[in-house]
Amino acid sequence: MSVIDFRSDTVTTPTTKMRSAMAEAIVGDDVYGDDPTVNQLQKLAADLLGFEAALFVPSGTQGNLIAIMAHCQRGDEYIVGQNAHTYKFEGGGAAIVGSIQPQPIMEGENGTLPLDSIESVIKPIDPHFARTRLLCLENTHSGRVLPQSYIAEATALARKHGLNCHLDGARVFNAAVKQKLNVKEICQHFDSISVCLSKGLAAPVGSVIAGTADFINTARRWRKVVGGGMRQAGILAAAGIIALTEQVNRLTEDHDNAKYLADELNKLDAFSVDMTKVQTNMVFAHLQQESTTALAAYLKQHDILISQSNPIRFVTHKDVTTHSVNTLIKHIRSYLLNA
Ligand code: TLP
Repeated sequence: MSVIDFRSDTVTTPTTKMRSAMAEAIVGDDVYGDDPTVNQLQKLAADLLGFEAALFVPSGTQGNLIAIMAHCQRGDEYIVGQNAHTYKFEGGGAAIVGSIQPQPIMEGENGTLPLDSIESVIKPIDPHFARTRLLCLENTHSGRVLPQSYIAEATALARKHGLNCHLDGARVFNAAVKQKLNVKEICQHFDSISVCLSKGLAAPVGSVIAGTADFINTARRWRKVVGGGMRQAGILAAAGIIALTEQVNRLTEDHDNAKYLADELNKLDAFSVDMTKVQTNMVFAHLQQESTTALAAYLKQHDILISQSNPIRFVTHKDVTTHSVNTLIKHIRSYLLNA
């Protein structure tokens, strides 16, 4: 019996077509710029996202780090959400490697960074202060979509103060599909973006960053510095091409499954889910018990993996079907009966 894994969409396995494209990929040494499959992926990504150029990188974390380092210099700072991946979940990379100071601010109720908070932390040019250089947003953030009007306002405010704007678009295609928008309409507001191929899009490894040709040249240098220059990376890029061409539209199934899962959990007295926050492929469900450890252990015995946080984050993806959701609910019900 195969395991059903709700911990993240990073757990998706490559499709059969990806595996054969990987086996057949024409490769070269990408540090020399000689890998035709990597070049094809980069051209495809730049075109799809509406930027001049793109760069294939091993992970979303590295993509964000390189982008921040390409925008900022030592002693600069970037404004970022207190719960943003680029602040909270990347090991402090920008500070450690780039000597770039994060300026975190608390997200508002809907997950956006309040405009007055952004404005209040932009520092004047003064030797006492780090130089504020960059606004970093995240879309989707905890499964929530940033409203297009908000993105327009926040990036306009940043530009008014001479800041660049980077989007951690690890799941930007979820945001685009949800809003029935061409992804370019989201990207157009930013100077750069980082997009994960290895989450809902199911590639085994890799992200792309995109921006101007100059930005990507600088980013290529930083990619080398942090050890991300890969050689015959076309093997991985081949899967990335299929991720971008064949896996985007099906994200809507993940959104439907997340909504269904949230509705089913809300039918149980022990769970509560704020449905306004269920917008794409994530469900944050509060369990009215002291700990989620026993539930997670019980489900594991039935080959179902969940996160142990409370609220529990359930993530839907290609390898989770409506049937998987029903199986999860069935086992949660039997756990609650005996709890
Ligand atoms: N997120 C992972 C964990 O690291 C938390 C997950 O399971 O959601 N930006 C965002 C918004 C992300 O959610 C992630 C990964 C990344 C960047 C980093 O991507 P990778 O894992 O490729 O370094």
